[in-house]
Amino acid sequence: MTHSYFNDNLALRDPLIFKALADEKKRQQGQIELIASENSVSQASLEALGSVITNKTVEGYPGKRFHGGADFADVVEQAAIDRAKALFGCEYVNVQPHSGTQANQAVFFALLQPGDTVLSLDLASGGHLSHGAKPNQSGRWFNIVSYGVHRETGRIDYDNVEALALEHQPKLLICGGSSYPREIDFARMRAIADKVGATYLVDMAHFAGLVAAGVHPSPIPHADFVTCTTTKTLRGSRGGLVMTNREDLFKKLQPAVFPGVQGSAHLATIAGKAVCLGEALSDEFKTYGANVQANARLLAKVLQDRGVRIVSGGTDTHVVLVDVSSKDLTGQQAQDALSAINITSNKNPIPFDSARPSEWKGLRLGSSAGTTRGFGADEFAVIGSLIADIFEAQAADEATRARVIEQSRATVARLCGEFPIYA
Ligand code: DSN
Repeated sequence: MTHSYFNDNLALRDPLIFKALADEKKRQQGQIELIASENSVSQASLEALGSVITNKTVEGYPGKRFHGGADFADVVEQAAIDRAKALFGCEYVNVQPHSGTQANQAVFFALLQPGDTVLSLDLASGGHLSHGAKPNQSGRWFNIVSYGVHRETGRIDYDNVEALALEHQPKLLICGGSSYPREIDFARMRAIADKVGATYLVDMAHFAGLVAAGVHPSPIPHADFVTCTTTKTLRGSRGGLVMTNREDLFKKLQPAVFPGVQGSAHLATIAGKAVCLGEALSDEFKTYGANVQANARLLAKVLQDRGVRIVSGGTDTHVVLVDVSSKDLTGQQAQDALSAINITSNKNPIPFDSARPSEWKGLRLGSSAGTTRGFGADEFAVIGSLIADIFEAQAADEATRARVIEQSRATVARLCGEFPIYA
């Protein structure tokens, strides 16, 4: 091996990848990020993610590894476990899942046999692929029964959940997902699970940071298992966690994660998880969580005041689910319109939507990344106006639309300049 292997930087060794990463950094610096599952990790998290611990292979858990040389791996993983326990007030945590999907997959593997019945929120109502969507392994290998939301209120129809549970006797009841913007009645769901003897899983991937900050109710006292990602509102590296207060279930979970559905742990990511969980224990993070929530509420209100329909009439989290058909747009058209002014978002189904992504009527927005950047009420009010302006400009003549695009891009550039990231 030449000496340069350990010394050449990325620019020298791989200019193509160096340039793509530099361009991505510029993209993030120069646009407003409103994808609800994204955030900007700290410099400290980036250092952990790019550390030499990525070289280390470990299977098993701290103190019980299959490979030697795991002393420092144990320090890192134990810190992530201890911090997650302190942050969420739970007894047992597994920090190894490579993503939220793998966290859910491990819970399925711990509890279920192929063909078993699972009751979960349908995708258009805000559920997640790994809760039983047809193309996912969960949808192929298990008997999935879906519940939804009230058409008028956009909120979970708990009576329907209970009726479906009584009819289908699921082994697992799941709530949470990726675009449900309202608080969930965790106690009611617990009662439904108990009525039919189901195990109860809450996937708090999206709102985990709000729970950590103390501005959203915690599912930990109610659920048998709680899964989440460490990205999104938790503002950390990309990966999953599984938590429980039940020793019997934890004993099933540990072998389900490894060797059940995963092999060697990704230690650099786990180091990144430890860093973000440590950051989330701070008072600063409590303020951050409160601001995320306030900014999302404000964004929803500004849009509503401009005649844009917000699914469920508002939000309790960082997610604002917009029905862009109220402005005669599809989700794709709305996403493209925002992209033209350097605001990034994603098309999304809304309750009772078409199954075809090209026909989806929804656009999902989120306040987490903008709040990390330092945007407050003034900036989110401007962002709401920019969004409404560009939606309305889609129906205008070409010259008007071009003018709105030019002015909006200038405003976005100004906001990004005033609130720089990774400067
Ligand atoms: N579940 C996807 C989302 O919410 O965007 C990825 O995390």
